[in-house]
Amino acid sequence: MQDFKKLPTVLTAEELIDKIFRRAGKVEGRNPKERAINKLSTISNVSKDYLRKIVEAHPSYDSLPDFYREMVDVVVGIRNLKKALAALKWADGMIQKIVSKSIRDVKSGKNPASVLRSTYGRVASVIEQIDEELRFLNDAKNRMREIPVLLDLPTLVVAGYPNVGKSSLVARISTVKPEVASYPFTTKKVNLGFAEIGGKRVQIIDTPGLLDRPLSKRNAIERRAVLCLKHLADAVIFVIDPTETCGYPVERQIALLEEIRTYFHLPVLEVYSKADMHDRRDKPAYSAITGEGIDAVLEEIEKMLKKIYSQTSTVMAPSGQTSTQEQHS
Ligand SMILES: Nc1nc2c(ncn2[C@@H]2O[C@H](COP(=O)(O)OP(=O)(O)OP(=O)(O)O)[C@@H](O)[C@H]2O)c(=O)[nH]1
Ligand SMILES: [Mg+2]
Repeated sequence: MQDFKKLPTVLTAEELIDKIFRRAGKVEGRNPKERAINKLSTISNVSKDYLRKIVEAHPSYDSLPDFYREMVDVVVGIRNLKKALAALKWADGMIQKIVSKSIRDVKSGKNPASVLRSTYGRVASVIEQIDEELRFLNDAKNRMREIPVLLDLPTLVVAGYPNVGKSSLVARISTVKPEVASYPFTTKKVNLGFAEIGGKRVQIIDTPGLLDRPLSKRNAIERRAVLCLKHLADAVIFVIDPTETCGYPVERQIALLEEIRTYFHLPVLEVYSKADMHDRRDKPAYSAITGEGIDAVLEEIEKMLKKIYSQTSTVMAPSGQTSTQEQHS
């Protein structure tokens, strides 16, 4: 799978021009003509290698699995990425043309120094024209680091209203230690953790909070959570904060739960958070602060996983390939 953390850093136009001409500046030759040709070849090679390395480091966005394609679209925008990569290809082509022509000119007897000077100017001008795209690609690389690389494991998605205690639960039951804070939308990105539940390795995804509102009104932070539910979840752990100290009434939280049930047709485990602050026990209740009820929640998760994997002999992996039950047992 594409690991977006491995995308290369991208130089600005000024830095790239500097890199190319510094390398060309070091090249020598036995006479002015040969030296000019060597320098021109270096300009061509360095710029070609650099621009192609950037372009080739990016996957073909249209053929990515749905989750990754839609996440890239939410995080940076695929159209903009494609436009930027096309601009780099354009610049590569232009530079190759300019330099080939210059090499022919030198070979046919034109003044090497003046050909070299005009080539430097034209190549620099082409690169300056893609400065915005180079900066965009560097920024995109930094932003795409947030996209997690999922494994082919049973996947639990922890969802609920903002500030209800999702991240606190995920921190308790998995390897990941997400940020916890007393305000909504603390979690802005998808956090991936792993756990062993009932002897099975599972991945647990902490998602940003969702409000009960139509998909078209959802912001980019919420859409990250929707994509996890849509593409990754084998089951959902839905966290309800009955104390309403999250700042949202229980009815709104339940309305969101119903919406998730309607849209995603997934097994859902409903749990109460903040058990240290209330006595409702008609659903599994846990406290991430005292640890009360955590084991009971884990047992419920185990039961739910057993049910899922006994009902189906094959399950759909997030990548769209089917994986057999044996792999999970
Ligand atoms: N008393 C008590 N407070 C809790 C518990 N779990 C979470 N909190 C508090 O509730 C607040 C929100 O917790 P988070 O885990 O960040 O909630 P979240 O659902 O991930 O929030 P967002 O990422 O903003 O959607 C924090 O102030 C936590 O300390 C709990 O079991 N008991
Ligand atoms: Mg959170």
